[in-house]
Amino acid sequence: MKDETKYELFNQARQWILEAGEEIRKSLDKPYQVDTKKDRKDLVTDVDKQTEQFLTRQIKSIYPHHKVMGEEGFGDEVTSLDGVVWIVDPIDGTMNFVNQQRNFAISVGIYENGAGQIGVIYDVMADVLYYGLKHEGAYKNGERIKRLDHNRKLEDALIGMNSFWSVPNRRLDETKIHQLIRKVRGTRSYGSAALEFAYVAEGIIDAYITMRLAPWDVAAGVIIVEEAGGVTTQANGHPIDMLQTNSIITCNPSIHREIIDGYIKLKPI
Ligand code: 2AM
Ligand code: CA
Ligand code: CA
Ligand code: CA
Repeated sequence: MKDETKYELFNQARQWILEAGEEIRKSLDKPYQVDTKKDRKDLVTDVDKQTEQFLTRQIKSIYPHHKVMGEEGFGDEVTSLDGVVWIVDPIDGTMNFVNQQRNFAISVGIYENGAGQIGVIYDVMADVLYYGLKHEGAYKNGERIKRLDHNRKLEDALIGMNSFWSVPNRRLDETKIHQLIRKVRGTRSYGSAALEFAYVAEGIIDAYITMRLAPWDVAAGVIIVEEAGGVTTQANGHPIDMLQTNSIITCNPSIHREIIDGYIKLKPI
């Protein structure tokens, strides 16, 4: 992607995301509808839908030939990453939005022919904008994020993971995970995949591990983490596929192999 195109798209994306964030903050004062999707813990609100509709409409009005892949289905049926694809999560951390009215983000990744070019994650209530532009680094509120220290030790690390790891589950050998929990300095659970990616980029956590995320949960994050000097793969170390759900480990490269080889053991399906 040409530099001018990248800057133009980024400036557009940033403006729309900030506007959408303003609308979301206003919506907190009014009643909104909460529905469930796959199960009782899988929430969606009118605000998720309205935000995705707003972003899709803006994108299509200026870039009718670009494709949009959005969680709530207002974009296109995207089956290939050819051309320019915007991958949109209107609210990442809907449960936090509903229960906490904070700790949620808008996440937008822009890909060209499968290559991540621009990632933007907006922590709406904190008014903090993280972004990464391919080959140009990662930024937080306009300030360059320092590249990750590649001498991090696992025993000094903070690891983002959710509570499913502490109960028996069908995908993972949990005894290995318990060893990891004992080994590291601490674990954290923020409830927004996008924000956990941003925190890995920022270096305030050293890894985030999760078993099942959709493209819109990770599209922006992988770009920002990479531009900060981090790495993102599936839990088995293989590259992720932006058209599928993936298991995810995003982290400081100095502990990537050690976590995968030493502590993540998938059960045979
Ligand atoms: P969401 O809020 O956009 O649905 C919560 O641990 C994190 O996992 C959030 O980033 C959430 O995104 C994501 N997630 C992915 N699939 C989910 C599901 N089926 N139910 C709840 N959260 C899910
Ligand atoms: Ca959701
Ligand atoms: Ca999400
Ligand atoms: Ca969402």
